[in-house]
Amino acid sequence: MTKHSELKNGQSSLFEKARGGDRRALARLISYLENDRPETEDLIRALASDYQEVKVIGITGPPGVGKSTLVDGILRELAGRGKKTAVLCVDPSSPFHHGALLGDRLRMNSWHNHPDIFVRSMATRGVPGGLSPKIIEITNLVAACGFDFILIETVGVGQIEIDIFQLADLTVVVLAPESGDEIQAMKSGLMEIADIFVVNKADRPGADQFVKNLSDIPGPGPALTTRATRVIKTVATKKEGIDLLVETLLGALLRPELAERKSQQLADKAFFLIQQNRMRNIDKKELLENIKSKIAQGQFNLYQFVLSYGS
Ligand SMILES: Nc1nc2c(ncn2[C@@H]2O[C@H](COP(=O)(O)OP(=O)(O)OP(=O)(O)O)[C@@H](O)[C@H]2O)c(=O)[nH]1
Ligand SMILES: [Mg+2]
Repeated sequence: MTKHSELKNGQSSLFEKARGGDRRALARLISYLENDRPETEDLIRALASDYQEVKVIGITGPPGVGKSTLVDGILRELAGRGKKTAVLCVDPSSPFHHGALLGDRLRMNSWHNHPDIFVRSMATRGVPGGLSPKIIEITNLVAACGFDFILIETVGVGQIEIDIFQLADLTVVVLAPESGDEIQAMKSGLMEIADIFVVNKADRPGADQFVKNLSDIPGPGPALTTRATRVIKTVATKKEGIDLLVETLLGALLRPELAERKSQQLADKAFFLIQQNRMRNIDKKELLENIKSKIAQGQFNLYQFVLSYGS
């Protein structure tokens, strides 16, 4: 049976396998989504979209602050509590990726055969740290496959039309003492989206002062944490502070205030998906060719041209 018919006949067999815990089947379905294969549309539409019990945690922050090392520690904690966790992260083989390439690979390999853990690098559109344009669908698919948590690691915010805070129940912004240039961080939009700050690399100088400065910044919307746990100090390489971070995350995820964000997040997702649908058949190369031929015909009006694509 070809891959095509396998998917067609059974969003079926492959999806059932993925749901039953077959990680290779899940990985393959994610690839189909990333490659925008038309057969995946039925699968996605058939998915129930509200897996309220699956919690999505965004882990974001500047390059190299230790996000992956931290994710590794969180995975260990959650696995120790018998929880099933999937990690979606930016492809470490991307030429734009600044971090410890080998380190990422090693960490991922160490979880490769763990029954409760699934780690998947996502292709991006070549945007540094960007999320996959299919991130909404991929997250939904993974949520349908029996995980308790989905961790999404991204670099910064603002790279594609959908941002991590619109996808995640909770957003953790990871910084390091040397990213103490708050003004720069504020400009990057990271400050507004943080439910919880992590000051990682707290073994480096300046960590305490940085924690203090961050504690004074108000969070988005209703407070989900106490003042004492809004900023958490960690040394991810030594697994220090991870237990408090996980406790805090689990506590914050239970807060009723989180439900209030859901409608806005769904509206943001709907906007993004509608936009993608409308642009579906519009190809930039084709636009250029069409414009060239119109110009060759002697008359070109940009606004008339655009009208021919519908409004
Ligand atoms: N001193 C110190 N080094 C750390 C700590 N946590 C991570 N590192 C190191 O920082 C480097 C980058 O760690 P990563 O976990 O790959 O950082 P990242 O934020 O995922 O990087 P990108 O994905 O490239 O943005 C690695 O060499 C880690 O070993 C820490 O708490 N203290
Ligand atoms: Mg990383």
